[in-house]
Amino acid sequence: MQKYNSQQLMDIEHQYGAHNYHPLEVVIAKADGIWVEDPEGKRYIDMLSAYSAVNQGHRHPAIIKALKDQADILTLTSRAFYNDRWPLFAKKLAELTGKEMILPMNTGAEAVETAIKTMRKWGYKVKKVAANKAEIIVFKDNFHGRTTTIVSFSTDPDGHDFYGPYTPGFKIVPYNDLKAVEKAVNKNTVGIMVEPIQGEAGVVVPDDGFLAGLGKIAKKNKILLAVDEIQTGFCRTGKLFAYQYEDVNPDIIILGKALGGGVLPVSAVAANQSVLGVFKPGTHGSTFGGNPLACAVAMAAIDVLIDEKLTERAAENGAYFIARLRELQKRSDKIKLVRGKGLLIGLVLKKSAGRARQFTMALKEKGLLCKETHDWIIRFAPPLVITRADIDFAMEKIREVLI
Ligand code: IF1
Repeated sequence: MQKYNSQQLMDIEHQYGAHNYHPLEVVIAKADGIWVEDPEGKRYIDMLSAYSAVNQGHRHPAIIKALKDQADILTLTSRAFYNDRWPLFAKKLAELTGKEMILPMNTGAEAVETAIKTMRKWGYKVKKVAANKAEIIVFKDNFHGRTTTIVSFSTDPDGHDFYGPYTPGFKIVPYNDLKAVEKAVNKNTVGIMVEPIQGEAGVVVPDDGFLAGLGKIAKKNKILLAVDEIQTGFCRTGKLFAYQYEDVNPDIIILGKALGGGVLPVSAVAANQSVLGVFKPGTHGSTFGGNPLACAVAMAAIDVLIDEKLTERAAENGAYFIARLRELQKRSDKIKLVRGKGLLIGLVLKKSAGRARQFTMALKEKGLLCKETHDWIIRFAPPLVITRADIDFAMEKIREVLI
């Protein structure tokens, strides 16, 4: 096969690929753990982890072994037949989440759609809401995916505009505002869907008690609480799931990204029988959801989280990273604040510092791949297998760029 250099590959992509992204100018051709490499052999630390889909590190040996072993046996059956992996994956994920049932899908957006359908159907069948009147409360600056229904309640013009007509049935209230939620509740409210930390909004951490407060409102008003843990789940924030920082037991947990171990799209909704039981044969599904290859990979991905104590490591190394960044903040006139939990970290720049993109480009030159969100926030979310020594190494580069 002909070898292409980075510039050639970017040129070909610009010619033939739709321009729905504006990537940092780096081509990744290889990866291992926290490291990625371009076609010229230059190495970088991955500080994005494919938006938290690579929590276990790139090509974790146990996950790749599960992928290869399963590929040699059975890959796809559809759900028209049983297969010998999905039952075991369902049991494992149910035990991990503490929920009775799992519904498997592929991408995060599909799991969010599944949660929306679950809440609506539960509303009609259990809560007895009048036909087509169900309402779901969601939050300003949310990010839950890109389907037409999900973008209907996006408040980001880029994600939302020109895709109408929009799906009705969503009430948008300010994040971190329990009073606004209480006011938005009415007899037709079937669900509240929330990110425990808003990722795309710029790693926005709500006040302590916000999720617990949502749980109380939900319980009092017979509403389902759905937490979108697609980005915050699977140890990223220093807990297995970010909602566990609070005294709350959500009715629905929406999972994706790292469930696929950085290998395949695997998503799921976890809930009890009283909720997920609303689905009867034929009422929802997916050709690929629950496929044996994905299930084998996801089981290995879960084992790695536990075996390698990624919850504890994200908590400890995240606290260390945040502390180091805050130290830097004291000595830099460019940093406004550093926020986040575990290894989901947002560094907010002062308006006077310039645009975040110029810093992510400078960091790239120094061997760190970070992604800006909005014009003024740099996100740091490395694979959770990162060590303190790696963070020290990264901090030197970050200091050179931000001091
Ligand atoms: C893109 C953001 C991150 C998510 C939450 C559902 C989904 C996502 C909380 C949908 C996906 C992604 C998708 C990616 C960019 C990215 C992202 F910046 F847009 F917000 F991670 F921060 N719920 N997040 O974060 O999952 O269907 O993509 O599997 O769309 O460009 P998906």
